[in-house]
Amino acid sequence: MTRSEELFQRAIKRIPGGVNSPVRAFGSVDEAPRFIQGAVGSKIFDVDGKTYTDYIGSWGPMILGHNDERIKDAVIRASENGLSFGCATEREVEMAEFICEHIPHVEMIRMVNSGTEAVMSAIRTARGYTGKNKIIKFAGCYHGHTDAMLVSAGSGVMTSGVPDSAGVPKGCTQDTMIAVYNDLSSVEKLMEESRDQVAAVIVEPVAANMGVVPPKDGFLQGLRELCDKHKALLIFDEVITGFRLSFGGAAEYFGVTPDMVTYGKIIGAGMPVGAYGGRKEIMEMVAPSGPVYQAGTLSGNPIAMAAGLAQLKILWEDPDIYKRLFQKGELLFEGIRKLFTEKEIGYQVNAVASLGSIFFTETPVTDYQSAKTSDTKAFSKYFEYMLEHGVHLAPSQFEAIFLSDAHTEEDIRQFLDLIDRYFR
Ligand code: KE4
Repeated sequence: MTRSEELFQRAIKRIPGGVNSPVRAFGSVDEAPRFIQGAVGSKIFDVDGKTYTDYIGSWGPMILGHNDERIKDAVIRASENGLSFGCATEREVEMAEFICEHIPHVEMIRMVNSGTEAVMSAIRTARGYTGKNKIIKFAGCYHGHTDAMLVSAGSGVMTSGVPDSAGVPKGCTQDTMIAVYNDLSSVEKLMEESRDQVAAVIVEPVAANMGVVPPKDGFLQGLRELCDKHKALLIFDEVITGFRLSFGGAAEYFGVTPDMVTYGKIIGAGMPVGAYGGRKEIMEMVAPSGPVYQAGTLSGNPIAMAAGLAQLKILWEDPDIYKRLFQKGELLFEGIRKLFTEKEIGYQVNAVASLGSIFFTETPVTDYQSAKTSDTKAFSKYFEYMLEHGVHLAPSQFEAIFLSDAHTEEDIRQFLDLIDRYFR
């Protein structure tokens, strides 16, 4: 028995499913989860001494690669003064100023501790600001596990094959309406049916929780126009895309301005940080400046702020990082497409910059329904092969490949070589 298997057996006794987040349980692939000892750059090391090239990157935060010395130094230095005070600190001001000064559509921002909290708070603020209750989300998009969002959700919910969650009373989801990703008419229909009672449309500007599904040309701009027409707020859930597609995230990358944005992952550099922000007039609704209540003991935690701010400053000061990430994405995803064409394999490769997925289906994947045509058993076999050969992917067809600045050309050649051999 490997150490990972032994640890998993112990974990299962004390932690539901043996993990602190369902998708880590490898539930949809025929493998025991690898327990990770450490990581550096593009490599992770498991407790049995095996090394893998990592394409999870902690689900997005590790855009610079694992264990970056600059981030580690910032955390160690900040921790010398204590871990948490429950009082205001200078670093929170610096973090808020840095984001607001570099992201035009974020005039004010509030720190929280996860993407889920950011989404939950943004929705409450949108409802408080508009005085309306209805929320439109898209089937297959995942916005964290707040009750109102656990309807036709992606990520671990979709992986489990159960589209919703037990324990969520109807009352929590009766105001959540489900539209079809990339289908503006499905949004317009819901807006008209609800007679403009829609507080907000929340969207992953690049869906990455049903696998990666890019917005069709005009989709995001169309949402912008529909929200303006029906006096609803447009919320970009940029927990994955924020500071990844560009420093200004998907909003900058596609040139569409949301009313509010949610962040997570990269802004914490691996520490628990989420945030929500937007126009001043909206954000001033949030307590204690306004009537929308939201709070958190560890929100704006000084150590987490030190890590996040260090990472954002590196990303801002070296814009070539985004060029390199884009090139790596091109090299990997175009490389896979080329191999599939040569081998007459009809599987789909969806990608935007450093984010992508292989879908085990011959159907073009543009939304939840088409994503669900994927052969998850075939994905599982491919996942196991890659793991055996030293490549650690997200253990689900409905997650993404995350590239980092630490991935090398050699790493990408390794990936392509394995694809070439596996799909012989
Ligand atoms: P967290 O609460 O997990 O920090 O963020 C929730 C969330 C919100 N919005 C988007 C677009 C997200 O992708 C996420 C979380 N992403 C998943 C990965 N697909 C987290 C991994 C996990 O659940 O363990």
